[in-house]
Amino acid sequence: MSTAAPETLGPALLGRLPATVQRPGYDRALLKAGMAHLGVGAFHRCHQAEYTDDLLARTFGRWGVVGINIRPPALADTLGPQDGLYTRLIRQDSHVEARVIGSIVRVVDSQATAMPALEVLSSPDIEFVTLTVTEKGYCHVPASGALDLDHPDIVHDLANALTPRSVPGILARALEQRMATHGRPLTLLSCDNIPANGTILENVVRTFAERRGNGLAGWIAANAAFPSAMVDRIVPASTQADLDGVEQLFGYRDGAVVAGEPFRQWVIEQKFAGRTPRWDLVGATFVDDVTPFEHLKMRVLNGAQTTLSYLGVLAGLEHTSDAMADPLLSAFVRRMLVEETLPTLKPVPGMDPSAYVEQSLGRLKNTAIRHRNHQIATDGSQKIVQRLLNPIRDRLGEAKSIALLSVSVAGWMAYLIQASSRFGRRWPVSDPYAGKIAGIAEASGRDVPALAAGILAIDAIFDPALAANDMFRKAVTSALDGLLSDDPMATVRRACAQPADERLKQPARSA
Ligand code: CS2
Repeated sequence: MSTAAPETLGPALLGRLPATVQRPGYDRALLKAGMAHLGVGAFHRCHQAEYTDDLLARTFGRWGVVGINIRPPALADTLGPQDGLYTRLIRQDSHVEARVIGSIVRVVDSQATAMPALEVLSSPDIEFVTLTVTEKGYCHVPASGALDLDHPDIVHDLANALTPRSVPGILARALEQRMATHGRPLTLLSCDNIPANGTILENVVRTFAERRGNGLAGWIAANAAFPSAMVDRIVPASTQADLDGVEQLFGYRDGAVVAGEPFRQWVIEQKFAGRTPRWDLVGATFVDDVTPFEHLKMRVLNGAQTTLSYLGVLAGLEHTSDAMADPLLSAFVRRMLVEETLPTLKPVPGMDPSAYVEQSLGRLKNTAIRHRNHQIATDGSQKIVQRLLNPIRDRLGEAKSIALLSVSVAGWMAYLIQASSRFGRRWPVSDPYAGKIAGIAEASGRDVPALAAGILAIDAIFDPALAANDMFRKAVTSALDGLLSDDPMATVRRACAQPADERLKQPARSA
């Protein structure tokens, strides 16, 4: 019996998909590209591209997406051969729902040089750009939000503005080309989890523009907009099992499958430079101020993920859902959020923060979402400011306990320290500050106060006032001591067992 190889997803297969797979609700052949997206990873495919697909099905318009990657992976290996089509799975425990998304009309690889990206971004047809380039893509100093002038790509781009490598350098150059040719406005919408993401993007691009000294900064101020946004959906990196699953369940091959949870949210600051895709018609919310939403999401959902990732790895657990299934870790993270994080949140229009905590914890239990703790632990130096340190600073400002949040910060330190050779390279890590922290571990050895002091002195992460706070230093140092011991979970157990009112007395004691 001969078994033909399954067909690969592409336009020719759209009309013949199994009935259980939803397909684009519009004629894709008529779709024109009106916006670009920088950083086509799993998150974009499962979030903004899905909203756009919804929008095109509701009100067909000019908003096809050109997907651009300036870093690996090469889109020519995944979405390219499929004409931008891919299967988006939504998974909740044993339930799976499949849909082919059609909003990405073209993909462009620009890893070797920025020229292909610049050609798209400077085109008069492109009126809107969205970005998911990860926290470190902005090349900013996490503690201050300013452009990192020591970053090698920034050093390069400031000297070679016409051949940029970094996201800020590429965007500044594209805007310069727009100014010099057609002069049409552009909205640039950051969809990464950094605080005030639009403001940070604007700052880093403006720093470049000002150095050009050719009127670019003024042109950008008048013709570009950088709204901030809060984006949310848990979408782990796709695995071979996701690809194989589509083949087994639906009978076709798809090299760009993406799998996420049912929940999704997108809150966008309404500050646009020209025509705007009406994502508000399909579930997104346009608001005047994103700040309360972004604080809620980054401190609660992301704060919980980060905490579970570090403590989860230290406990030998693989995924977020494994950490949530651990009674100690789930109790710890709930107490941390309820007792320490929640009181730092400002009222959020239309949302109840306590209910949001419970909903977030529920989402993290989803066993079908195989979100690896090591994936979330990646680039922690770029994440802990907004997820942990900002709430800590707010708590300290009100002389409130930070005992539980400090265990999470110490978890991040312990994770990087144990990846150093001095501590047996327990796992491979990826973080721009991994080398620096390994150096501190080499120099300090098992001297935990020296280790903690060395890391707290990294002022790109810890602003000096916070690093000097006695209560914070003591809490982090003591938690780090425990987490580096043979029984790291004893520290978590102790922190959890201490009654809240005793923790609340802590500031008074150390004052
Ligand atoms: C995660 C986020 O890897 C990470 O840092 O915390 O990607 C998270 O899953 C999303 O922000 C959820 O919206």
